[in-house]
Amino acid sequence: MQLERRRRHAAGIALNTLATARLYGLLDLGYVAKADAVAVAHGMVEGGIHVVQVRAKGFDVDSIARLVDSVLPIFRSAGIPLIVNDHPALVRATGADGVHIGQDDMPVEEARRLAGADALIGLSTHSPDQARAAQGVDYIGFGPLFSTPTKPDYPAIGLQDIAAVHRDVSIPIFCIGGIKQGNLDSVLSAGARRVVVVSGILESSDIRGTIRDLLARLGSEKADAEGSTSRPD
Ligand code: TZP
Ligand code: MG
Repeated sequence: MQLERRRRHAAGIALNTLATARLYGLLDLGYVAKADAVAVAHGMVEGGIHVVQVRAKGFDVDSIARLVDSVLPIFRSAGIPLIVNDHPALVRATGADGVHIGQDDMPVEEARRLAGADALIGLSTHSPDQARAAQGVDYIGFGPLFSTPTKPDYPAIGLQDIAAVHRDVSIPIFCIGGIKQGNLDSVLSAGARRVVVVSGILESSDIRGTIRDLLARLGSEKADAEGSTSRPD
């Protein structure tokens, strides 16, 4: 199955799999000036982010393609899958690893056709019903858990459905929306295993340190398999 396969590129770099990924970050031009994108990408790699998405709301497709071109080699050389928000055709055009779409963007089949059979496809979900209905995608986002200026028009859905959605949905679930160092433990206690953190990383004065702290508290597949986690009590 695609998720379990260790994806490998022509350059021979094995990519992190979604199955083991715990921390998904965004290079979001709502928070990062275009001129700083490469430096931020290096910081995310040095921090150890597992998956990254390029999100550039309001930018034209050509400038998003140039942005992806400029950061893809940085993530690729570290084995970090790069997902493009909203534009499945950019997967083929840039060589990115996948696309993330929302409920209202386009049918999943169309995203798959445009992005290619091998592309990773992620879908935003905002309720347990949407999460359970997700078909043909490689992972879902679930949220926003908390209200967030990154997605201002969406109401917070809270923590109460996280555990049930994890019981019912077998593909990776990345909880999202307002997650920060200060509330991560409440999200994990509610049953989350994987998170997306956007402003909590990009607004930090120490991107590397923030990512490392989040990772330490998220634990790892290996620690879980050994029956221990690195989360503090
Ligand atoms: N989808 C649901 S919430 C969200 C998106 C893109 C924004 C998450 O950003 P932040 O800054 O981590 O709240
Ligand atoms: Mg979208």
